[in-house]
Amino acid sequence: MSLTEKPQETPERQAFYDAIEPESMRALWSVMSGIITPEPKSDCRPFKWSFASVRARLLEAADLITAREAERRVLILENPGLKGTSKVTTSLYAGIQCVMPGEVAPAHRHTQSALRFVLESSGGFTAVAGEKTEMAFGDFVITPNWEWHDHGNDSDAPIFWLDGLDIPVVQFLDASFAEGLGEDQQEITRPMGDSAARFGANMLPLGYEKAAPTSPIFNYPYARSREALERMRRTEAWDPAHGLKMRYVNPVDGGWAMPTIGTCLQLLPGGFDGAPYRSTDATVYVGAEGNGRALVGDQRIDFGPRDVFVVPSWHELRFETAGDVVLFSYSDRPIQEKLGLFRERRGNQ
Ligand code: GTQ
Repeated sequence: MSLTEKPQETPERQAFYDAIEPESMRALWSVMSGIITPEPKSDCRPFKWSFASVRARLLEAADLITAREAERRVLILENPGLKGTSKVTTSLYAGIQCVMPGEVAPAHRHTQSALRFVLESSGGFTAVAGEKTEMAFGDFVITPNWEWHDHGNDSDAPIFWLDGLDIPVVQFLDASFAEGLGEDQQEITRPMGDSAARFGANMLPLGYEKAAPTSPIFNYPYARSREALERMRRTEAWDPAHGLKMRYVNPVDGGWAMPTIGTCLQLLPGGFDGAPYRSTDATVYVGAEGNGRALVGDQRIDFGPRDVFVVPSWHELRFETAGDVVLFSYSDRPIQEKLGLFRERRGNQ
C-alpha cells in the first residue's frame, strides 16, 4: 500500500463504505493519503493586512461600540484560506485591538495565552496579575494564561496593538475556561517596573523557583531589543536567510517566553537578498521599521511598518530589502519543538 495513492474505488467498496458509515466506522485506506501527507498540507494561505486599512476600520468600529461593551474592540485577522474559523494560521489567532482615549477594556482572564505587539501608542497601559505596564511602540507584552488583565488609555489619542493568542490550540484541546472580574480594572498590588526589576536585569531573586510555564517578565521594551540588534550588526554575523534574528527568552530557564507561542525580533539590513528558508511553524510577521518584500511560495508580499503578513507551514520564504527592516514575528514553534515535530530546511529543494 502507498501513503500517497488511494486504492481504486469500486462499486462494491463504495457500498461497503456506505454500509459502515452509519455504524461510525471509516476505512482507513479510503482516507489515509489525505490525513497522513508526505509534506504539510494546509488551507492556510500567505496573506498581508495593511495597517492603514485595519486602523481605518477600527476607527469606524469605535463609532459603533465602546471597548467596555465589546469587552475587547478587536478586528480579527482571519486567514482567507481559513474563513469562519477566526484563525490567522491553523494553530494561532491574530487581531488588532483599539482603545480610544479614556476607555478601558474590562478585567477578565482565560486559559488562552496572549501577546501584544504595540503598533501605535502615546500612553496606553495594560495591567497583568496586579501590575501595570505602559505600552509603547514596539513593546512585546505578555498575558500568561489565567492571569487577570485589563487595558486602558490615559492619552488623548487612540492606541492600537496586535494581539497574538493560542486560541485555536486551546480550542483543539477543548481546554477553554474564561471569566470576567465584574470590574473594569483589577486591584494594583505591585509598583510599575516590579517584574522588570526582579527578572529583567540578568538576575533572579535568590532561591526563586519556576512557578509557571510563562516568563515572569511581561513587558519586553522595544528600545532594549532594538538596541541589541543595532549593536549586533557591528559583528556582521548575518544569517543568510534571517539577517539578525533574536528570540525573546524566559529568563528563568532560557526557553521561549511563552509555552505555546515563540516570539522573535529580527533586523534585515538594507540591500538584503535573503536565502530561501522553510519551516513547519506557520509564522505571523509584523513590520516594525522599514519597507521590504517577502517572497512566499509564488506570492510576493510588499510590506511596511505595522503591516501584518502570514507565512504558512513549509512555504518557501525569502526576504528582500532596499533599506533596513525590523520585523517582529510569532509562531507555534515551542509546541512543535516540545513534541519533536519542528523541521526547517535551508535552500530551495
Ligand atoms: O485583550 O484579552 O484579541 O481576550 C482576543 C481575546 C484580545 C484580550 C483578543 C482577548 C483579548
